[in-house]
Amino acid sequence: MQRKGLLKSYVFHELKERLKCEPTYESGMILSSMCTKPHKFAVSIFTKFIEKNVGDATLFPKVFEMEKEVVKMIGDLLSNPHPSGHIVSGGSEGNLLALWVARKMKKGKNKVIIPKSAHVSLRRAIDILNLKLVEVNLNQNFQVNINEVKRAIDDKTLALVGVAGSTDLGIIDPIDELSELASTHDLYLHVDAAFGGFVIPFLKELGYKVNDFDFRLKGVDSITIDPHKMGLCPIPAGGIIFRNESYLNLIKERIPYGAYGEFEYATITSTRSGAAVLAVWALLKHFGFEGYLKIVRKCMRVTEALVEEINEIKGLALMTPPIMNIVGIRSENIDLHLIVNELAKRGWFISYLPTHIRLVIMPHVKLWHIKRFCKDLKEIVKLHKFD
Ligand code: 0PR
Repeated sequence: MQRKGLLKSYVFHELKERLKCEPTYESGMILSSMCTKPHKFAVSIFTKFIEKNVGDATLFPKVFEMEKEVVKMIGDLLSNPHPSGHIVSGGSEGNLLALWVARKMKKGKNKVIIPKSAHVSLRRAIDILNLKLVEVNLNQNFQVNINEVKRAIDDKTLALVGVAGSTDLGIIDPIDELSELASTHDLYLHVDAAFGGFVIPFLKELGYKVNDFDFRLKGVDSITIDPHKMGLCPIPAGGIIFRNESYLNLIKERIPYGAYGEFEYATITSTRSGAAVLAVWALLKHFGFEGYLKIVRKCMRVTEALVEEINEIKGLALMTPPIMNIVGIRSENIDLHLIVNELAKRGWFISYLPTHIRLVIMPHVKLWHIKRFCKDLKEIVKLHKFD
């Protein structure tokens, strides 16, 4: 750190200069991210209440209370009349909390069975908690292979994990079957719907055929669902919802030095952004179910337009028809790495995975962006005689 401070205008100028090469969601060129430009209203609430710390219920009891209302609203979306949970730093923390609770519930057991499609944060949570990872292959629909799950269950198994909206392809595992297995074998079942949580309930309403994934299924114990992904809230806003309060009680800690006595917390971090909680509260109220329904409808229209275009490009194919607004593109005779590089030269940001390229059609991606993208993609395929 330099000894003397600099003028704000100088610092700000340097900041702007340094960051100007980075893309914005607004440009429509980011197709690689599960985050998006947060909604203006949520941002205004976030900045207005920036100093709030929901981690201290003695100082900010109203924010604490409003977090409970947020949990109730999200619980409602997930068919849970008695939810408990928190707004946390992200899906990774949500997944960690869920497995921590699971470990406390099923003492003496250590095996956690997850699909190969699970987000990396689950493997990390298993490592942090010193549990034993069992990864299960996928079936031809890229869902967890239930027969393999069955074979992997033994008397050391403590939890199953299902994904509802996989990171790579937006696939929903057969959570109903996992739920049955969890109930039969007395296992904890966690569902990672960090992305899909703010999509699937609306897809259902729009008439898409999607699997059940929520607390309607009796075996489901907890669900990760992130407002800072398809919930359009500012980062950091992950969400973890448990079936009822008894789960959180297992990881609650009493802090004796609050402003006028004790308070409790059950998250990894003790200081937490109250602004994030209030932004989620405000946006859920402002949008309501119908607001999110509109967003998901638009994202699906753009996704379907993209699918049509991809189907027309010789040499490229879909990994699978998209379940939600995540599209995987593969090719047998074209080096996708080259395509990604060419697209990058034209300013597009897309994800390159070992088997396919991934496009996430977030709300900042409009139809005209996709038209432009596909025009570039076609040109690249043609130009390089991939055709
Ligand atoms: N669970 C699932 C299914 C996820 O896809 C992710 C994040 C998480 C949990 C973890 O959530 P947090 O990142 O909030 O802790 N998946 C995104 C991805 O891998 C993370 C991301 C987001 C990466 C935006 C890049 C980016 O620009 O795509």
